[in-house]
Amino acid sequence: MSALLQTELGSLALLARGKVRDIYALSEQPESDLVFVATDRISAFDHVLGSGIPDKGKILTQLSLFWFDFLKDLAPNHLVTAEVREFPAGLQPYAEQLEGRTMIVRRARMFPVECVARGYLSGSGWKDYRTTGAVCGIALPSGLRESDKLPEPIFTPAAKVNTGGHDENISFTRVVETVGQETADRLRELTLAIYEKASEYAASRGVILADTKFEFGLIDGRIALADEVLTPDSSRYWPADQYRPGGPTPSFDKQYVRDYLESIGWNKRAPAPALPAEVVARTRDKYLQAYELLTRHRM
Ligand code: Q0Q
Repeated sequence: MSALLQTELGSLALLARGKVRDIYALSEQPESDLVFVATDRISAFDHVLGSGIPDKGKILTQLSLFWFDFLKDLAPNHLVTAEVREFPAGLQPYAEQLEGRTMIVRRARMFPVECVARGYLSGSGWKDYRTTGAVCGIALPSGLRESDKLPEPIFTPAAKVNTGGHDENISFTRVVETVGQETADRLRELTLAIYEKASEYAASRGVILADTKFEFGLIDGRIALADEVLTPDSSRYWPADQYRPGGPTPSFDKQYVRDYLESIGWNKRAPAPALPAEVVARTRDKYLQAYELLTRHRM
């Protein structure tokens, strides 16, 4: 089983390459749709690892598609199609490379804000709380432990620092200064409403959605969900039956990878190591398990 680590779409112009996803412009027209491809690359501790996870991009794309449909009454989104046979003729020579892991999406005017909803205290939220008692300027009750459930979900936006590093948590005031009051209010409202609906559903499937990050953009003057949504790459998913607050909670999908990297004493500096076949296989199974648990479909 091989992993797709690098996409190659001939003459299409690469618009953006993230740690895991590549975006191409369908044509030189300034408003043309985009080709949004999820590779099998996996990142951990902010580094793209030396091994891919076969089918990871397909599994996470299918999960995004599930959530776009689940949320369609709450928020419009940028999806045009994920059916390769509906892709323009110019993409058909790449059908095998693209199958199952690619969305044609509307080009949006992206807001430069990472819209994060947190229902639990983890990651940078825990770090900020530990040093200031607040996250993004939102004061929280004292005495909370890592992984504790918050009294209510909070909107904790972040600004992109650069493509490589961590995003920087920012206050709601900063968001208002960036996109204006009305849009900032709407981004917060949408982010929390989507998180509430998704986390309630995930809980019914025995999965805690601890936090998640959305990206929104303007399409035809309307705020639309863009990027990927509610995947294990953009969210923290925890198995509810293993939830024990008071310390870091094992991630549903990346724990084997993290444990392995810790076990070899990797210094968390490039180049990131490759993964043993056993860790790759078990990680692939975890992605499949998350997909099947949440969607009730088999891949
Ligand atoms: C767009 N990104 C994110 C990204 C690197 C994703 C540009 N519909 C859109 C989208 C989307 N999605 C974007 N731009 C215009 N219209 C999203 C940050 C970056 C790889 C994948 N960058």
